[in-house]
Amino acid sequence: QPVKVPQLAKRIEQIKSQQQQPYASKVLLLDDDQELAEHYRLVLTQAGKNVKVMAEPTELLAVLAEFRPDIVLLDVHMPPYSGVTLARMIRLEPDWLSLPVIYLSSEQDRDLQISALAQGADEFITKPISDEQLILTVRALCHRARQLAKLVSSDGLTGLLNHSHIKRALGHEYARVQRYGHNTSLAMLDLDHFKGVNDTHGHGVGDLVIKALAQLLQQRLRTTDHLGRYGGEEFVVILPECSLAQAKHMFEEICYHFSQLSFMGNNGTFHVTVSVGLALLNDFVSEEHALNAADAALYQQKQAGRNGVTC
Ligand code: GH3
Ligand code: MG
Ligand code: MG
Ligand code: MG
Repeated sequence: QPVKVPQLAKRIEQIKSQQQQPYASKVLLLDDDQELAEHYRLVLTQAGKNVKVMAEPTELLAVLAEFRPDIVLLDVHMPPYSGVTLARMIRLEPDWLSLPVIYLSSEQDRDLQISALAQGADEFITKPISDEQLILTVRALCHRARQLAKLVSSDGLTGLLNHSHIKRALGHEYARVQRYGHNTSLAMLDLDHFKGVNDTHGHGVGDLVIKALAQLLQQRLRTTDHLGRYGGEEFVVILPECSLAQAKHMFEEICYHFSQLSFMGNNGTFHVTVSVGLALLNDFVSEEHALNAADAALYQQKQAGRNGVTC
């Protein structure tokens, strides 16, 4: 059946607006004053934020894990709870160490404010708060947190996720697979005979080869895929919504394109190849088992002559 034109036009508009707004910051708001919370929600929503309001402090950790906010706005007085205790609780979780936390409170006592900030929150804003102050503060803290997170999570040479952060992404995606059951592929890549490249052309040229593969991966894979430099010349890629057959096809193309790149060496140009091992996260009892399987498949591909993909 042909797609109706108005539907198509609507879909195109949707895609366009998604492209223009790459990512709406997620704001978690905790205030026992529902009217005030609703006002903040409206103001921040109009400023393009994705806002979630919660009134039940006991659910905070669960909501953090589920919603994964970019910033938390905490009321201080929420009998029988205190926002200060909640801020301390957030900071005890390694996952939320760098999450910006702002108190919104009518508390005027400077000493109380300071001791509240000492629990690890970033800012204390005293009510009444102007809409503009709220928007600007949230925007600035989200921006800084995002830059910081990017810096901390990325590998210096390639800009891909570093070892610990690709492993963290793997943990998250494995949990999603368990919950939703969508096909998610895992790839482990290793450059072929890379010792030889370094020995012949030097480490600097070797680094350029590593960067070139990272760039190719970034160009060819989806923005929803997770790309990491696992170790020296080894990469890990997680591909949500991707079957083994699709992943195999994709990486065969990547292997081919990479083998066609020319690098400038000591005595003219040279070529490098890469080997890939694949596993489907859905098939394993843990992400570690899947990682081992991808590694084993990679080893098989090395045995089978490199420059290609094994499932
Ligand atoms: P194989 O095809 O079996 O993978 O052979 P290989 O020589 O690539 O394998 P091996 O794991 O023995 O060697 C990896 C080499 O990668 C060793 C090391 O010198 C090089 N290497 C690791 N990290 C870096 C890096 O950051 N920069 C450069 N230039 N080389 C690196
Ligand atoms: Mg209150
Ligand atoms: Mg290696
Ligand atoms: Mg290698």
